[in-house]
Amino acid sequence: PDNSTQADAKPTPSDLQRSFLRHLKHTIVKDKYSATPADLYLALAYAVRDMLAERWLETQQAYYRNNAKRVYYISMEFLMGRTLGNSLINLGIMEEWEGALKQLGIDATDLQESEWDAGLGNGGLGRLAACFLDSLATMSLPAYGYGIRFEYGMFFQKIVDGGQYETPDNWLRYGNPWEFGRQEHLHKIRYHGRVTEYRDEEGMQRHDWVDTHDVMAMAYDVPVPGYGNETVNTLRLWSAKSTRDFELSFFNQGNYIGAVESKMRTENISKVLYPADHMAEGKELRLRQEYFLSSATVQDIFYRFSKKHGDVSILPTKVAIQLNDTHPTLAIPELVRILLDEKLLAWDDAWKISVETFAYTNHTVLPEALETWPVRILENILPRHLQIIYQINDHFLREVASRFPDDMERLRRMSIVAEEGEKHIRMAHLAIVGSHSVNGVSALHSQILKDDLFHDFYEMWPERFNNKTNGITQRRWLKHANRWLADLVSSRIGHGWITDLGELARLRELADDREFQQQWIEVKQANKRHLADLILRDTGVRVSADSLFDCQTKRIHEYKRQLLNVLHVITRYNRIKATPGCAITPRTVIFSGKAAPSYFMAKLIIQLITAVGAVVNNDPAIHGLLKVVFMPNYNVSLAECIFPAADLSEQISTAGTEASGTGNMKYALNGALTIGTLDGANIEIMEEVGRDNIFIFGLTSKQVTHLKRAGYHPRDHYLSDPELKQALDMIAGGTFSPDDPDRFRPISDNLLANDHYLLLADYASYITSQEQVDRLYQEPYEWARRSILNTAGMGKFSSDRTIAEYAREIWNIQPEIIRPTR
Ligand code: DL6
Repeated sequence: PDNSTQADAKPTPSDLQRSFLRHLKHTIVKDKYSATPADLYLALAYAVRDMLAERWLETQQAYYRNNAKRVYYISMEFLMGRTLGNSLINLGIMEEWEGALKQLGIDATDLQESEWDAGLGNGGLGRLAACFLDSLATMSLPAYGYGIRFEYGMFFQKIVDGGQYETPDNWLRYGNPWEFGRQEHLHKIRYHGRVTEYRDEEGMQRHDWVDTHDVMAMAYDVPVPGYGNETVNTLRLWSAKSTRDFELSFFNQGNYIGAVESKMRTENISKVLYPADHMAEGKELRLRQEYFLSSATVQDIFYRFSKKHGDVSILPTKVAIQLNDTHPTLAIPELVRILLDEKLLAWDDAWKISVETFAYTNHTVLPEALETWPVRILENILPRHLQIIYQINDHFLREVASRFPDDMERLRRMSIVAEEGEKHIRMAHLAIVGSHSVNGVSALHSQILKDDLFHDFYEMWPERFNNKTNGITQRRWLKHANRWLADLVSSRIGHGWITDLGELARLRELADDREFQQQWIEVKQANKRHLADLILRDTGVRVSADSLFDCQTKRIHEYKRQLLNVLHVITRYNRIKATPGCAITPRTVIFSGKAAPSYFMAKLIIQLITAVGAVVNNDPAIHGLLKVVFMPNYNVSLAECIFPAADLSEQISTAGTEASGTGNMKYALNGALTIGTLDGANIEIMEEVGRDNIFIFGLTSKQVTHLKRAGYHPRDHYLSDPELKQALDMIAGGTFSPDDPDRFRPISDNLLANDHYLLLADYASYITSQEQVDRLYQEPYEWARRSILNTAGMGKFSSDRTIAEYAREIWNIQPEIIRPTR
């Protein structure tokens, strides 16, 4: 990158101190005697924000002036984490600020830890959106993120009596210095009402949507700075406000309390993030949220477009809209509605514009996660959109019928309207029909979409289907999260990797260098000691940084198979007990992740993990050779502490179920070796780091399909493998729940009777693979060599690469380089 402009403009320590102290005094109104750490953080945040202002204004002006084609990334989730550290890094002034604050006797790291995570997301999908924003800005691409400003983000997880306990994430309680409320950017969002028909001057039938209940969407803008450039893009988050008209009608009836109640009800729309990933909720409030985001965003895009253009037919040359999963799919009928009912276009013209504008990314193949909405609910809440969806379906099914005559079964399968039982709208079908591009998020996943989930659509429009393997931003996940490793890497290969991750390949030459290996080991040890301190603080368990840190951190879900990991832990425990004094590699098995509050089995899995930990960690016969911990409240900031400290990354989903994974990339980037199945992006990680530098086990996705088709009998594995039998019997028999021996029986019963995710089929090969891990860990330099080769192989997995592919192959947008004005 061209950092020279930034270097030229770098402020002096006294400039920084002045700005910081001015904000402490005039914005926060505190002095050194009364300021709390939170006040100091805010003063610093305001000072850093000032440095973004000019760049932000200039970026937006340049986009307008140059009439750039923009991309709009619409997502129900943006899992941003903390902003301060990231802004300091991207502005290239981390060290300057640390120095300036040190002179004032303030530790900058402590201040950063005062910041509350912005947790507006569940997991992978939301964090991917956040990484994409960083890459878009760093690559100078004219882009906007659009989402909802949930008042309560992802719940806070506590572990009480070994189980998950949820408390609300009131993240805005102390204010948010990174957002700017824009009272003037309001859009009316309509619900309910009825549709009237009329004929226009040309005799065309037209529709009016009237007598609606309205809510206002108000914009809050968040700056998104690029690294090493002058770009500051915008993340615009919508907040629901009641309309004045609506309240007045109540007031006129003398119903004061009714007016206030109605205000509260309408503002509920942006109150809380739904905490279930991989599970379509089907709740009316969720549908209202999805439409709220879709409508406000499409109106906003249209408003921006209309400031420059009168001819709507050129919309796709100026606007690309990416749908992050089906959650914002109502944006498609919303755009069509505006074009038909407000711009009075003919159907064919409106439809063509819409399809050329939208693109859809699928993030999961799990059937329970695929959204469908009952027609009955849509009819009540969005009657005009339902009509439009029916019209889209009508045109679409005619097209299918002409391509595949006399194939009623195909029409039934492909229809946007599912007719079995209560009628439902299939949102994925709507998204595919209404987009010019459909992509999966890893090579395997995109192949599964073509071969299986969306096969009919692939046969119809093969050119629409493509793959965009996910990526992660190295600015947050290496430079920021693992400073020591970042510095070590830069000391050997320079800083180029920060914006060109392919540069890491140069580490391959150093993989055999003993001195470098030694330094690599020391960095890992230091990170492990730091994590060990956190583990002690948060769980009360003392772990040794000399043990192998074996980490599985992600949402708790049966398909991700935390239970398989637990089966290994129990097997290991039994082996140590059976062979006192054995020379087994000491391990600390670290779990972290949230369960959806209504997901019984996931919550029971958390209980089992903590229960196994309680037995293993306190058994003197184990001599500390095995520790099991569950770190509460997994979020971006905790992840930033765990990835750098991991030796082993557990990526063990049943092949064919994990769309991509991005944690797998973050671990490998930080030098962890992966133990994993041939699933999602693991396959591509293996291709990049080399088969010898990763522990692969288990069935392939094809084998999984065949096994299921042929008939799978988990009990056979139980009966033929004594160690597996012993582990399952312990779970079933109350070894880990002596106070309630049947507590974990649902787990073992489920595995023996059904085992939908084939844990027992993969158990033996997983255990063998773990034995290989143990052996390799006994050779620290060989382990370090492979660890270096993992980091070196991560070039492909930068979100910069992913975004470059989206920009070139789907959006057709160009960088807009912002020149410094200072
Ligand atoms: O694409 C981001 C991320 C993938 O890396 C994960 O493999 C996938 O599980 C996740 N999907 C979701 C599903 N949510 N919905 N719908 O979070 O997406």
